[in-house]
Amino acid sequence: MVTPNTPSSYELPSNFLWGFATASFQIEGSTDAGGRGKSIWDDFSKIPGKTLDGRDGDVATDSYNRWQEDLDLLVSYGVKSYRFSLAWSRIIPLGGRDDPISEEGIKFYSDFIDALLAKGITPFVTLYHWDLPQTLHDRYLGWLNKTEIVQDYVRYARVCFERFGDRVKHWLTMNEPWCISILGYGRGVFAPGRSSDRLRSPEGDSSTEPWIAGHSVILSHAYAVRAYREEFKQKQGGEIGVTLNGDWAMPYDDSPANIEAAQHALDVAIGWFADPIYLGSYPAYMKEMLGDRLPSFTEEEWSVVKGSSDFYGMNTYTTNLCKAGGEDEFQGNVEYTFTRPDGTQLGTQAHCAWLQDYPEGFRDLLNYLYKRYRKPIYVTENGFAVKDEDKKPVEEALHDDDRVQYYRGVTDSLIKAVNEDGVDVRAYFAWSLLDNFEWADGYVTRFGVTYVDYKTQKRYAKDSGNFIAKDHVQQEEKDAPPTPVKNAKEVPPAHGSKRASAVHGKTKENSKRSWKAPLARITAYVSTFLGL
Ligand code: PNW
Repeated sequence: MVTPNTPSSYELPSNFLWGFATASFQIEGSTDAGGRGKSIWDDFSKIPGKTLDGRDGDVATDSYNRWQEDLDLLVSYGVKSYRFSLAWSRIIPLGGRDDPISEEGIKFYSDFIDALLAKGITPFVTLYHWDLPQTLHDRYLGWLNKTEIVQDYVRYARVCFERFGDRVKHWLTMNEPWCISILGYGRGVFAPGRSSDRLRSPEGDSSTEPWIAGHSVILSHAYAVRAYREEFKQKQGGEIGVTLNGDWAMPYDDSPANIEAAQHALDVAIGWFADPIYLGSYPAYMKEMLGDRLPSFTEEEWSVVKGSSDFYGMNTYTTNLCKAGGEDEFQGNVEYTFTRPDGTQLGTQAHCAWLQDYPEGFRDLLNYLYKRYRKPIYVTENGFAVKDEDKKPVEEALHDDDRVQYYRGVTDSLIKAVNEDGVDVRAYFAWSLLDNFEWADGYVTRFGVTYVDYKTQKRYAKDSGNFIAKDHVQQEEKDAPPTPVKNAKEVPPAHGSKRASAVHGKTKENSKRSWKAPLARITAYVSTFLGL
């Protein structure tokens, strides 16, 4: 590890992009407006028991109607980029390659893209963030039918490149193939909800379907990338890649079995998709674990899959301590825990059981991915849901100290990974711009840096939104007072600006001196002092 010898080495590249991320079904609502066809989440979220609070996506954050307000919010935070997704069934309501295009759907996104660009915000567009057109599921079971879905997806992608590619230069084909496959076709907790568990689903086979779905997702991604590169890239000059989820896997202790288990966890969570796409082969462990249940690619398919991503799109949230054992193939037959051998917890617990705050793992993951796949990394999602935030009155929820702490930790880790470890990281998108429809959790789990009051649809900046804006996004803006963002509703008076400045720890002097994260700053100064 290289120790920097000047504080200035802690800077990020001048074209580094800070931004926020969302996804269509989680924010848009208006599920039957503008000729939109149904997605698999429309009806699924209405089935009793599928979401924690029994609520669906019909309204969400009403962003289909309030997109201008959301845009103003982005402007207020000062971000230069925004990651959002397109709803396939707004663009092609029935989804298929011979089905009509909805000009109303195209116009909705086209206007939004124009408005972003007019404000100097670079769009990062996800083509697929889990809202498969319902018709494609009804016609041929969606991702389970490779021949059909690849053709339909590629046609959809082509329509998007044709209509938006003159203005969109950063494309993400798929959001989190592991979640699409495992949560939708294995555990059955996400739409379409298929599983071997007959209490959960009347249909499905968790031992085969997730691996088949994953195979179709990889191929659909790869053929869409080929179409982009062959037909659009030269003229439009953009880039395209995939976004994978994956949390850092840390051995529970230093026993060889647990060290191996941590690698197995990474092989299944990440390597299943990343190895074929970046390296052109499956991890040996995937083949060993699944045998002939792992669908194979033909020579011609491998040639399309290998090298089919211009960058590594990284979504990550936590770190798991890994112990050998267990029978959960979806975790690589590895047990996950947050409890260390000495009984202590790895980090602060989030509202969802699967998330604890451990920023060191974020840095380790960046290093692992860069070393293994050698691609520039865009952090396309990262965030935290404060425990019981939903139960708090709004004025209390805005002081989301655990989320501020989380973002402080990961952004310090990011800066160190770039400066001390030489990892090529080019963007960071916090999840999420807004509290929104958190899939099977409904609306009780809040990931936003902006609070949404679902009764009024009013938005309020949380301390975390201000933290990212002031400490990172607007790093060059000197002497900016730590007030809430302009567009968000006034913070209810209670402990408003007093707490905000306490969280930021800003004084006129240090906001001028440097935008750098405090820990990085201290380390850099100490290094300089010691002449390292
Ligand atoms: C991601 N897990 O999903 C998605 O891309 C977002 O749409 C979502 O809102 C966000 O993370 C927060 O959950 C995940 O169970 C869903 O480990 C579940 C898991 C991970 C990511």
